[in-house]
Amino acid sequence: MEHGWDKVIELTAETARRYRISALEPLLASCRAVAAQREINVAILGRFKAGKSSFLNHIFRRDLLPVGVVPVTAVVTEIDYGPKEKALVHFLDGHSEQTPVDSIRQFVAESENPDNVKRVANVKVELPAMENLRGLRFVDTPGLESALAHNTEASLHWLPNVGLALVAVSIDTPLSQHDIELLKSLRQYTPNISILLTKADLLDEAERAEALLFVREQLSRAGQIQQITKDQSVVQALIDAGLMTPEEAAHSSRRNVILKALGARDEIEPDLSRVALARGDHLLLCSDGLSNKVGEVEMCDIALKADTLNAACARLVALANKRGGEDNITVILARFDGAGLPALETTADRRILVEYL
Ligand SMILES: Nc1nc2c(ncn2[C@@H]2O[C@H](COP(=O)(O)OP(=O)(O)OP(=O)(O)O)[C@@H](O)[C@H]2O)c(=O)[nH]1
Ligand SMILES: [Mg+2]
Repeated sequence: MEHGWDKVIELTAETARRYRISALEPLLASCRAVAAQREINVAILGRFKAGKSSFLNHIFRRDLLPVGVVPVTAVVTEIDYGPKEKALVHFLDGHSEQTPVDSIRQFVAESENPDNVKRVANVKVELPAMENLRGLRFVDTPGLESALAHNTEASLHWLPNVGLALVAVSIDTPLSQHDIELLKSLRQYTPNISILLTKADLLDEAERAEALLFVREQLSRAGQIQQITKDQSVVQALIDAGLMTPEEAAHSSRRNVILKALGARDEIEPDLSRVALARGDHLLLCSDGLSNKVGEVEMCDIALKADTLNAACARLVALANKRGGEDNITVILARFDGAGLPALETTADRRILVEYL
C-alpha cells in the first residue's frame, strides 16, 4: 500500500472494532483491496444481456470481448494499460497461461467454457491502446440473474474490488427489482455508482425521455432505503467472512441459528452503528414478522407515500397480515426534520448518478 492509506484504513478498522460498527466491514474490505492496487477498477456490472461487454468493446473500438444473444460472459475479465498487447489467463489452481488477446473468448465465453470447466479464475488483458486511460482498469463481469448461477457468483465474489461501478441497465427493460437490489448491495462497497443505460438506439427520442424519467423516479424512491442493522445470525457471520453468498444463506439449513438473544446470558454486548441523518430521513424499526413478508422497496414506497406515519404503519402491518402474518408484526416509523439536519441532496452517500449513452 502507498500514501499511508493503510494506516488510515487500519485506524478506521480499529475504531470500528472498538465501537462494534460492523456495518463498515464490507467497505473496509473494499478499501483494503483498492488501496493495494495501483489502478482504479471501473467495473461494468448488471443483469445478463444488458450490453456490458458490447459497451467495453465500444470503448476499446475492437471486438475484444465476446457478445451474444444468450448469456455469454462466464469469467471476470480485467483490461488495463500495458506497453505490449497480451492476455494472461489465471486458473483456480494458481497457475497462469499467456494467450493471444483475440483468443480470450475460449476462456471467457460460456459456450466455450461451459460451467467454467476450464477452471479459470480470471483473465487479465493489457493493451497499449489504453495509454490515455492509464490508471483505470476496466472490468467486464458475468451477467447477474441468468439461469447460470456460477456466472452470478463469479461477479458477486469480485465485488469487494470495485472502485467505480457502472451498472448496465438495458433501456428497453428499465430498472428491474434485481437492478435495485444490486444498487443497494453495491453501496456497501463503494459510493461511486453510476447507471449506464444501454441500447438507447432501440428507442426514439420521446421513448428515451420517458424511460429516463421512469428510471429517475424509481431511483429517487428506491435509493432512499438502506438496512442499517444486520442479522446476528450464523449465516450473516458467514456472509461477512466471505464464506457464503446471500443466495446460499437464503437456502441454508442454519439460517435460523442466532448468535445473540436477550435472556440467554446475564450480559450481552450490543452491536453499535452510527448513521449520518439528513432532513426528511425516515427510520423504520420492525420485527421480522414484517421484513419476512414485505420487501424493502415496498416498505420504502408505503412509508413515503402514506399521508401520515400512523397510516404507513397500519398499511405495512395490514400487508404483512394479508400475506400470512404468522409472526409478531411490530413497526415503528419515525421521520427526522429540523433545520439542524443537512438537506437530503447534500448527503453524498445517497448520490446515484443517472446517465445514458
Ligand atoms: N441495439 C443494441 N443492441 C445492443 C447494444 N449493446 C448490446 N446489444 C446487444 O445485446 C446483446 C447482449 O450484449 P452483450 O454485450 O453480450 O451483453 P452482456 O451484458 O455482456 O451479456 P452477458 O455477458 O451474457 O451478461 C447482444 O446481442 C448485443 O448485440 C446496443 O447498444 N444496442
Ligand atoms: Mg458479457
